[in-house]
Amino acid sequence: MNCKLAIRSLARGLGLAVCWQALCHPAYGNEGFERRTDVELIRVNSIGFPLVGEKMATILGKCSEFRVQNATSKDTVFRDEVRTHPTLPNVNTADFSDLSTPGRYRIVVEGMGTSAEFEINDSVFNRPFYRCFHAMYLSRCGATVYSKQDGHEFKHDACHLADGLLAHTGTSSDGTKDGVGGWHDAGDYNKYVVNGAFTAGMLLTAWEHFAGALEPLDLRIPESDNKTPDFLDEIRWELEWLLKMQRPDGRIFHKLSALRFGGAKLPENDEAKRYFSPWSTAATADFVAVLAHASRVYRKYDAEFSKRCLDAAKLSYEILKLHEGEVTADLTKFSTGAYSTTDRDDRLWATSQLWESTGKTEFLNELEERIRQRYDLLEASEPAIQADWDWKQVSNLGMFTYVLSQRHGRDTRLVNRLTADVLSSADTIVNRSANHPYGRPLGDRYYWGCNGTVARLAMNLEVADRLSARSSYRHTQLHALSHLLGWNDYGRSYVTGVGHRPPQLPHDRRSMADKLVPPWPGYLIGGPWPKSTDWQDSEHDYKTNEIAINWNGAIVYALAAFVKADTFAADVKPIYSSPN
Ligand code: 9MR
Ligand code: 9MR
Ligand code: ZN
Repeated sequence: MNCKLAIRSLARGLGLAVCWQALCHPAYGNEGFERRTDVELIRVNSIGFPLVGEKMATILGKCSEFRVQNATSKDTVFRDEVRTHPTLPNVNTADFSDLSTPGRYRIVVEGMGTSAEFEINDSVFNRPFYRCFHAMYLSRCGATVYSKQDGHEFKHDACHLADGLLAHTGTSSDGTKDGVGGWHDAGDYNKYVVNGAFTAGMLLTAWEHFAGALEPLDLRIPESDNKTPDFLDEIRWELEWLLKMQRPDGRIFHKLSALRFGGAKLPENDEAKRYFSPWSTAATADFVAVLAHASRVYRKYDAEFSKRCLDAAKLSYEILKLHEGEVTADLTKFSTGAYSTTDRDDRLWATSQLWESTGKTEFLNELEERIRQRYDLLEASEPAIQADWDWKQVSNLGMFTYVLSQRHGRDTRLVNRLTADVLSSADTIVNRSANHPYGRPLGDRYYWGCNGTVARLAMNLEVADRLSARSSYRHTQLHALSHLLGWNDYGRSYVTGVGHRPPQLPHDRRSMADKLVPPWPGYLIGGPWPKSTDWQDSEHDYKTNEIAINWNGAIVYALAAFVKADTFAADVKPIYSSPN
């Protein structure tokens, strides 16, 4: 048995032990917790905290006091009483926000033990940002990828060079068409426009919000030596593929995929035939949105590419106008991801980007009409700005662009109404986090991919902060990251290769098929559901332990908010060494 198999069977054994333990030791209080070996009792963000800001940990069990200890000297640098949760028995908060001296620390609770190590330092998120961003590069399809991190070489050969066949597009076309490139969607190697465009859209938004910090970074990708910032080169990898998903008439194929999910092979060994699917208006609108968005972001670096993006967006927009009603893709030939979604929000997003990039009144009128329509259609229970959103609900991306726009001509009443709604969505998020034992900005909602949403809410908070700055918005952005990096029901990091006891067995075909023990680094796993304690670090559990670009794009956004460019090169140097 090779080493990786040994580790895997050990992990499987532990999984069994965990179930056994959970059966033997059920609840620890009414709504308390189970004593399980896969969890830590002192739960804290295992990466750390910037100097200024809220810093909290959660301690399970009976205790009254905690200390923070310097991890090397073991000196106690901070001490306080815990705050016992008003309703959850044995759940205590340790608040050490006042500790703002840079250093590496642990939390100590007498009779209970110590927490994972963490750091207090303004640049703590540089390395996690690098790894999560680099994971986007490692998701490239159609190219060799290579990254040496912590002494391990994560690599595969150029894959899926035959993409793809036209036999299942629902037209009489046959033969093949170039569909090489883009990012693999997730633990599977297929490529879906809805999710790919959504991910690129979040990353372009990250660029617009944090370009000052992102522009100078050397992110060690093959294009690092050209004049375009690396962050944009990586997004362009996906955009170039999206451009290939456009039919000459502007319709956008919904996906390019095998007919069924394949086994755990490296991508270059995956020889299943891959097909373009029929088109859909949702995919077409998402395409318009992201290519129109790209046209303004790349203008400064590559005017020719910028024009290509805008022309492509306009062509597809014309087709959308010809099809006001929803056209869905017939995917019955495929059993891979469907990403089926209604297109109303996608059209709103598309129009917002066309307007912001061109300033044309016709787009502004249409956009405002769509926003008003959204208000008309809303039920009282669903706010105009969503405080829980993913690839299926993309209107926020359009709303945020509209409300932050510097362009003239907007309807002031509509802007004011939306501003109020952005702030109230952010306040909802702040309150959910404040009332949650692990600061979770999504409160108690758990579903497939919810970790991605936890990260994505950083965008709602960022936009709110730009409209009306409040320190609680920034604190809650940090809580989102803290939650994903260890301040959660497991006391473990949900990002491979990052932080304390991260996932070792993600549902990721590369990690399953290569010969390395550690999984491919920098990937946020989907997260527990239906309950907060329903995560399993098992490669078979694609419902909670898969990886996906829309979750990674979200955490890249959340981390980008805290990138410190001045120390970046020095911070990441010890963890990477690439040949380029
Ligand atoms: O590997 C697939 C994963 O990427 C998807 O998210 C998931 C749900 O659609 O499906 C996985 O594939 C499984 C398939 O649906 C059923 N047979 C087992 C496959 C996992 O090995
Ligand atoms: O992220 C998707 C999630 O919202 C859906 O509930 C789930 C089931 O349809 O599918 C998820 O997306 C998967 C996609 O269909 C196939 N590739 C893997 C994606 C992540 O699991
Ligand atoms: Zn591939």
